[in-house]
Amino acid sequence: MKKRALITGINGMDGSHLADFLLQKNYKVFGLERKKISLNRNNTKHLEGKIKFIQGDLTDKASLVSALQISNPDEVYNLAAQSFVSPSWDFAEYTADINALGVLRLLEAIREYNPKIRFYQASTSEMFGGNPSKAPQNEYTPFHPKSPYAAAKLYGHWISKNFRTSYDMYICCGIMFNHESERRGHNFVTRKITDGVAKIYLGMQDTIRLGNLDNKRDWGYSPDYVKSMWMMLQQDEDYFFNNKVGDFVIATGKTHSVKDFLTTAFNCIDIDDWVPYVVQDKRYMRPTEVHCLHGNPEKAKKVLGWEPTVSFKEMVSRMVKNDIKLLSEKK
Ligand code: NAP
Ligand code: G4F
Repeated sequence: MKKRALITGINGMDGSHLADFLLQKNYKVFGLERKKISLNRNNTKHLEGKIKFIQGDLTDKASLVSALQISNPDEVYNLAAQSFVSPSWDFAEYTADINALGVLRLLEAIREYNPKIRFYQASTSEMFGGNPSKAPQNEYTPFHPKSPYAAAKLYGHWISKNFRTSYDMYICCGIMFNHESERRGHNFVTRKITDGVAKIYLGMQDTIRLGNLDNKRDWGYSPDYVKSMWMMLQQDEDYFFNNKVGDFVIATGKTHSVKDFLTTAFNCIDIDDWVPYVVQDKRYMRPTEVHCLHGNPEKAKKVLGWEPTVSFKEMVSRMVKNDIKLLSEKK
């Protein structure tokens, strides 16, 4: 019998890559999307007819119960979130409603519907807050959230752990470091740069306006990362409960600055000096900054056998090429 998976946040970057991956594994896939006047299925157009879309919202428990009834899943992957850190200061309550209470609503719905469902929670390296004396970060590094986004995610993380221990539920949290792909939203710095580089290459734009260029992130490739989500939920049940292997740092172990990203992206269009093309703009600075994230994925390697396969340079190159192709087609 085919395994059944429900993915929240299906139209996002990770949701769409995870659906691709699970279809290859012969799953029946259900994707939760928000009801909107105009749906944004840019990342999932190719999945229409292959997966079943269900309308629902993490702020509405009844819709989550209904999604579970329709999909009757073996596995739930909770990827839905207000995932952009910057607006979380202006929309702190909204962010908490989705990223913190939304997780609780979904967990309650699962516990009531079928507590045997295996659950994945999308936790984040932002929860660490990037203290340089605590790097590289692993599963034992203390949390120090520096944004309303990270604080809300930390609640989602802890309530997931709490349900695991309180109700013996199979729940895993992936403490994921930044990961990107050709499907990344345009607000995030990587896509903003690759889209800008492509526009400069095609003569459609002169400069890219950015915030803090010295910040460093441990950047990996989203299709590699969604594979680890699935691996977390495939552990032997006795092993899982006896060894308390619920939380995994997923990272490359290598860190790069925004400047490194710029250099690599501009090199793709044979420009060595990006300085004339970049303008620093205060609007993109944050009230508090996570200056450096650097992960240690040893546990995931040892327990799951997970390894990243796509290098930083290769990922940047794929993103730039894809943006040149998309924009050329539009032109
Ligand atoms: P993304 O592209 O922003 O996707 C998030 C999805 O969540 C969007 O499709 C959005 O739907 C949906 N969503 C937002 N609010 C919702 C609500 N109230 N109810 C139902 N759906 C809602 O994010 P991503 O990069 O794929 O990340 C996936 C998850 O991993 C997120 O939880 C993120 O916080 C976490 N994470 C990401 C990274 C990373 O580097 N990418 C690292 C660590 C953790 P709309 O399309 O309707 O807006
Ligand atoms: O691309 P970003 O917006 O990603 P950020 O804030 O690290 O968050 C992403 O990764 C988290 C995991 O660590 C996820 F939980 C979260 O959902 C999201 O996927 O910014 C990366 C860095 C930051 O230090 C930011 O200050 O780039 C810096 N930056 C500099 N100029 C900019 C810009 N970020 C954005 N978005 N836009 C700029 O113009």
